[in-house]
Amino acid sequence: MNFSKLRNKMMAGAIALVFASIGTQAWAKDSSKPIVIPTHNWSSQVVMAYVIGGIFESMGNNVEYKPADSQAVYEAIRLGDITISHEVWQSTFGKSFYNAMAKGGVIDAGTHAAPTLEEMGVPQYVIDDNLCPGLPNWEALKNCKDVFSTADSGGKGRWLEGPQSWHGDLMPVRVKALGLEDDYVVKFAGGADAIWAELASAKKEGCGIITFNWTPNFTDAEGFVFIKFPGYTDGCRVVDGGDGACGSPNGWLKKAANYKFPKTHPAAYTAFSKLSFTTAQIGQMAALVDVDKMSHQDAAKKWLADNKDVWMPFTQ
Ligand code: TMO
Repeated sequence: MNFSKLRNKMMAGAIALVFASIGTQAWAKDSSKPIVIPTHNWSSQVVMAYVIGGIFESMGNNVEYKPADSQAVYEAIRLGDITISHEVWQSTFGKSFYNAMAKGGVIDAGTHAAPTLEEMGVPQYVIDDNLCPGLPNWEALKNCKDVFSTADSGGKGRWLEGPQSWHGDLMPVRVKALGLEDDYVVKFAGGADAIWAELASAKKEGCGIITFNWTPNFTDAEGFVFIKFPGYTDGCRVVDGGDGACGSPNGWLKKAANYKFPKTHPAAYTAFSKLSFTTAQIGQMAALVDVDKMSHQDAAKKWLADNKDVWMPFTQ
């Protein structure tokens, strides 16, 4: 073979390679490896895990569900042990999410339509019946510790916080920073169900109660009033260098993914990045379990069957 023939052959090979790679780019199929979706310990998150898993399966993908700690999950995503997180709540998980992102390996896959708030509050009747005049302004708490005291609160008012895995010591630190520590004590609920049980029994007896809660949630429908604390600013929390005398942010709800997900599962990733749920939709997912007492899997099946017009466009 003379030199110019060889060169022509090499050129043809190079051109073929270019076309081949354009071909794989345009027609890349999702890997058959399972997309690993985490489940945590509040209802909308678990239902949404199965909703998103159902959407991926409808596209021909394989999925796997893995129970995970809701803080450690971002490191697990970074390392590729878990593929996505579909409810990254700003107040509770923003810091862990951005810490993992800064180390490399986690990407921001967009934001849900629903705004969020994760805050201490009271059921609507506490306001309507004026059990603590001046609420929802936090300063009203100074005059009604007795209204919120319980058998286990040592004569102080009780703040029923969620499980410690969500927030760490944010609320005990806040009680102190606001100068409320002589009048209030923070107790951690064993799980979300303990919060709902305490809210139900307080309502039955018409008693005052302060609990951690969030929106979107099933409680949006009945009415839950979040206490108005001094406004959140970046850096106001003790873990961020502030004095801790601030409330939670009016926050976002994001989606996160391992950085390889767009390459290994381009179609599923595109659907996941388009996916966005509203306050009402997320509240419905929680209500199917916490009000209607369905299993998480059955709730997801029902939600998918009832809302094809919502989720199908994400896959197209
Ligand atoms: C993370 N959560 C919604 C329970 O605040």
